Amino acid sequence: MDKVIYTKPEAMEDRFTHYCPGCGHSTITRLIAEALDTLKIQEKAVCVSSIGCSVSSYYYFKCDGLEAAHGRAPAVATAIKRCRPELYPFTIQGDGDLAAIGTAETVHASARGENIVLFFVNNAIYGMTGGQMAPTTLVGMNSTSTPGGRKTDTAGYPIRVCEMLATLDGPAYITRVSLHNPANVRKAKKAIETAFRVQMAGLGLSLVEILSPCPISWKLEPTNALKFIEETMIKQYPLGDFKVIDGVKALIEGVNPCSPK
Ligand SMILES: Cc1ncc(C[n+]2csc(CCOP(=O)(O)OP(=O)(O)O)c2C)c(N)n1
Ligand code: SF4
Repeated sequence: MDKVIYTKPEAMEDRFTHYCPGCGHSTITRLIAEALDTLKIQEKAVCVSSIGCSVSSYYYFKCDGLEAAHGRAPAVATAIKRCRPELYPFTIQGDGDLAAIGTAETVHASARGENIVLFFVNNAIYGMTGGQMAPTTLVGMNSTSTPGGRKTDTAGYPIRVCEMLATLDGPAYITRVSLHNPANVRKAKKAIETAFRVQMAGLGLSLVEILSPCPISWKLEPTNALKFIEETMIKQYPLGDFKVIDGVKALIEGVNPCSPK
C-alpha cells in the first residue's frame, strides 16, 4: 500500500471547493485550515465570509461560520469578538470587498484595534462578478471595465492597503505575503498562523494581505498567473511586514507576551 505523506487538514471539510483551477483562494483555504489545526482552535474559530469568490468559504472549514454583507465582514467579526471574546473570528475578503465597498469598515476596525483577524485576498480584480476593475487593479492592467488597461486620468491609482493601514495606531500586525511559489506559500502560512496567535494573545487587529492568482479574470494559464504576480504585481505591492507592534515581535520570537485570552 502507498504511504500517505500529505493529508487533508482536520479543520477542512471533505468537499470540493467551487474555486477555478489555479485560484489562490484554494491555497488560502488550506493554509487557514492548517493554522486552525496547528493552533488547535477549530472549536473556537468563526469564519466570516465576504461577498466575492470567498462567499462560500465558511462551507469549507469545520468551524462555525457566517456570511457578511458585501464589505461588512470586519464589522461582523467585531460584533462576534465583543459579544463572545473567547471566540476567534477571522474574515476572508477580496479586494473589492475589503478595499472598495468595505473601505470604511476596514479602516475603522483597524483604527479601533479590534482583536480580530482579516485575511485580504488581493487578486487585483473583481473575480466573482466577471473581472471588473478593483481598487487594486494595476495601472495599465486590462479588466472588463477598463478595456485597453486602467488609466489614471479616469480611474486613479491602485490602493496599497497595508501601507495605508500601517499609518494607524490601532493595528497590531500588518503584513503582505504572496502565493507565487512554494517558498512564499510557506511564508504565507507562517503569517496566517501568526495572525491567529496575535488574536489568541489579545494583542489586537491583524491584517494579512495575500497576493493571489485569478487565472480566469487575468486570462492567463495558472503558471503564467504566478509569473504575473512575481514579475509585475510585487513591484506595486512589495512583500513584507508593515506593522509589527512590540508584543507581536516578542510573540514571533517565541516569547509569550501575555497569557492567552
Ligand atoms: C451591496 C453589493 N454590491 C455589489 C455586489 C456585487 N458584487 C458581488 S461580488 C463583487 C466583487 C467581488 O470582488 P472581490 O471582492 O475582489 O473578490 P474576488 O471575487 O475577486 O475574490 C461585487 C461587486 C453585491 N453582491 N452586493
Ligand atoms: S474567478 Fe478568479 S478569484 Fe474567483 S474562483 Fe475563479 S480564479 Fe478564483
